[in-house]
Amino acid sequence: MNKIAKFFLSVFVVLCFSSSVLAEGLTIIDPWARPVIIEGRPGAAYFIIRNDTAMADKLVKATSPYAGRIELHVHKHENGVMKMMQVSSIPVAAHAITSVSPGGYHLMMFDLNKKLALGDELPLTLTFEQAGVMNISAKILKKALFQK
Ligand SMILES: [Cu+2]
Repeated sequence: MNKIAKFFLSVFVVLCFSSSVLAEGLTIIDPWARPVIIEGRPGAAYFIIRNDTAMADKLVKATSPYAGRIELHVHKHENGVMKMMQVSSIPVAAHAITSVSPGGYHLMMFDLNKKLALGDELPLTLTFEQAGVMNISAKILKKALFQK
């Protein structure tokens, strides 16, 4: 390979690498949350994370103007008992999806300052380690539209 071809190849490699560093191509699909009618009850929000990039990513933080605090949780079976645990992040592998859905990962919202009625929208700000901050809006539903 001559020097010029090598130069263009290295530029091409750098460009490809930097576009995956930017981690564009993370998509949040069908965000929804359960209704919360009784004051003081925590809420739960769900969605699917699709990662079309070549880099693993993870959700590290979630906030909402409607919630005092949002924790990342997972449900786990332990000795036949369903337990809920707080986790520091929700991972999504490269070119993969992670389902944040009932019985698994979920966002648990505490100190809600607003009732969440059917048809309402819940604004959420998600922070990913690679993709950065994403603003989404979760529909208040009894259950996911995409569930069978
Ligand atoms: Cu929980």
